[in-house]
Amino acid sequence: MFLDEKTIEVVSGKGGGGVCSFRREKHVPLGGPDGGDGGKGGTVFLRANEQYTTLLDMGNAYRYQADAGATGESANRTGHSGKDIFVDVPRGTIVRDGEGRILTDLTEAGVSWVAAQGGAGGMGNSRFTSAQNRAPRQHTQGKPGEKRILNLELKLMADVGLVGFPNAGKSSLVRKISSAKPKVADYPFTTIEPVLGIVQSHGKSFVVADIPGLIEGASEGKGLGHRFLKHIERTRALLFVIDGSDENAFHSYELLRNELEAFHPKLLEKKFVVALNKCDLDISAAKKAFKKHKRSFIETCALNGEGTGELADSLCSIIYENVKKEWK
Ligand SMILES: Nc1nc2c(ncn2[C@@H]2O[C@H](COP(=O)(O)OP(=O)(O)OP(=O)(O)O)[C@@H](O)[C@H]2O)c(=O)[nH]1
Ligand SMILES: [Mg+2]
Repeated sequence: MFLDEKTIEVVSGKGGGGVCSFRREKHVPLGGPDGGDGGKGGTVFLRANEQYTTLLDMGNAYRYQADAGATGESANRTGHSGKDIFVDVPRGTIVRDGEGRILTDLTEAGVSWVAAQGGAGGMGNSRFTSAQNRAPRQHTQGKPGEKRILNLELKLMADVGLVGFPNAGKSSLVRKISSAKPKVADYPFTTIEPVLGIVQSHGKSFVVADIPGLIEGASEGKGLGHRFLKHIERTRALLFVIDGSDENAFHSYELLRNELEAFHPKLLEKKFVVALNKCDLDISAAKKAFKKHKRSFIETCALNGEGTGELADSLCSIIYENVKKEWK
């Protein structure tokens, strides 16, 4: 199953109480106040972990609770702090509160975010000593911890998103160029959930996402693909997979671009490659139309592998030359 949403509860630790205590020593009849502060409660952090690829990697836990801080002690000893906990989430996790407001977006590996702040420890009575009051009995309680329900959502962190109409051969191409083995069949909507695959080219690697076929009106919610359009918002580049044996191939390509634009105009600003697939069949009409519109393309055949090496190289170079340098 492709899990991309999950709800968790985070609870930070309460601060330990400050104490009231007076120094007792032989030969010192009136020892001063020496009540220590309470320890700080543990904080719950969410941390982006590059090793995680889906929210499933987090396991089944729902509640993440940090320990309370310990009560202060005499001799001005501060209580122990509650241990902080780090909840690892996949890179790219978006965190929302119960009302759907975005709280943070954990895009960078290793970055942590305070999900529930541990309560501050209370003050011991020695803190209240003043010229007027040399023997204060006053001390304060620790502050309570926080409790929050968080909705996590992971947008695929694929480098390349495949877009195409059903049956264009997207999954077949993914099988050829990557390690993934999505199902292929000669009926539309074979792919119903996105599948990620790792492509290796000249010692570099990148991730492609095979997404369900789009249809006209997808941006308004028609078909299956619309549910997954949001996943390609974050990809670094797009691969348009066009069935070259379709004589209206260029029109299909324009329809796809219109759907993307209607969903989010920024999608069209991404770098892209066009694969005219099924080049084992007659694709001359499609080639002519693409040439006429000065649109470059790569001819591929997902069945015999023709052109798929060139396709992988071309995707790799746009990812690495144009995009990955932004991350440095
Ligand atoms: N002749 C030929 N057939 C192909 C080629 N690539 C894919 N096919 C066939 O086209 C059909 C659809 O292939 P898929 O890879 O499932 O297509 P898809 O775009 O993933 O389809 P959806 O998941 O339904 O959107 C299958 O019968 C494939 O065998 C190709 O290069 N040449
Ligand atoms: Mg498919």
